[in-house]
Amino acid sequence: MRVFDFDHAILRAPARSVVDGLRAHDGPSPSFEGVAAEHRGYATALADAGVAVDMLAPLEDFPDSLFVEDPALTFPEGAILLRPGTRTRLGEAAHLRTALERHFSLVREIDEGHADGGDVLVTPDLVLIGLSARTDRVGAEALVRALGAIGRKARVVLPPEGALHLKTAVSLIDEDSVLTTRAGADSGLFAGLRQIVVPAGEEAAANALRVNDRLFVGSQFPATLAMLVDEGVERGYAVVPLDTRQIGLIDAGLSCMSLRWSGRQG
Ligand code: CIR
Repeated sequence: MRVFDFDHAILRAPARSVVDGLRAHDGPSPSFEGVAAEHRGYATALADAGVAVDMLAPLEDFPDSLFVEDPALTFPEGAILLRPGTRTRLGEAAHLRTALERHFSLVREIDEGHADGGDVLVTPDLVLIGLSARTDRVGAEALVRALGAIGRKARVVLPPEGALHLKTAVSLIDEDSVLTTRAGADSGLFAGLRQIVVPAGEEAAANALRVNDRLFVGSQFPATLAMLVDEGVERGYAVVPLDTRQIGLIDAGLSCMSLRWSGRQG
C-alpha cells in the first residue's frame, strides 16, 4: 500500500462563520456559498477517487473547522488528536474525538505543546514535522513520540520561511516525488526525493493532494497544471483541477480539508 492510497476520509462541512476564517494578511473574506461549493467539489472528487467520505456537521463556533487536517492525523495504524497552535482552533480537536473513535479502535493524543496537521508531511519512510507559528518544539517532540507508538519514524524540521504550514510549500505527489516551491527545493529538506518546482507566481499550487490514482491541483494554477499533465501520464496518475480560490482567501489549500487513511490495516 502506498502512503497516498486512501479509502476513507473525514470531512467537516463549512459553517457560515467560515467568512471569519483566519488569514495571515488582511484581505477579502470568502463567501459562505463559494466555500461551500468548493467543499462540495472536493468531497465529490474524493468519492470519485474511491474514498468513502464521512461528512461531519458544521461547527459555527469554529470558523476554520472545515480544515480537519490541522487538529488530527490519521494512519492505517491509528489516529492522533493534536493541539492546534492558535487560540481559536485549539478546541477543534475535542470535536473530532467521537468521529475518530467511530473509525479507530485507539485514538492517541498529544498532551503538551502545539502541533497542526498542516505541518506534517508523510513520506514512505519518514514523517516530517515542520516547526511553524502553529507547531512548536514541545508539540513536535510530543508528536514524534505519538508517531513512534504507532510505528512511524518522524523528524522535526525547519520549513522554508513565509509558509503558514510545512505543507503550504510541499506535497508528496508520488512515492519518490514532491511538488514544492523554489524556497522548498532550496531548503534541502526534500533532497532525498525528486523535486518538482511549481512555476514562479503559482507558489500556492505546491499544496496539491495525491489520492490513489489522482492528483488534485488548484484549478487557478494553469502553469502548474500544464507542467503536471505529462508527468501524470508518465507516472500513472490523472491530474484533477479543483477550484480553491475561496478557501485560498483564508490561507487554505487542498490537503487541509480532509483526514484520509486506508482502512486496510485500521
Ligand atoms: C488557518 O489559518 O488555520 C486557516 N484559515 C487555514 C488552515 C489551512 N490548513 C492547512 O493548510 N493545513
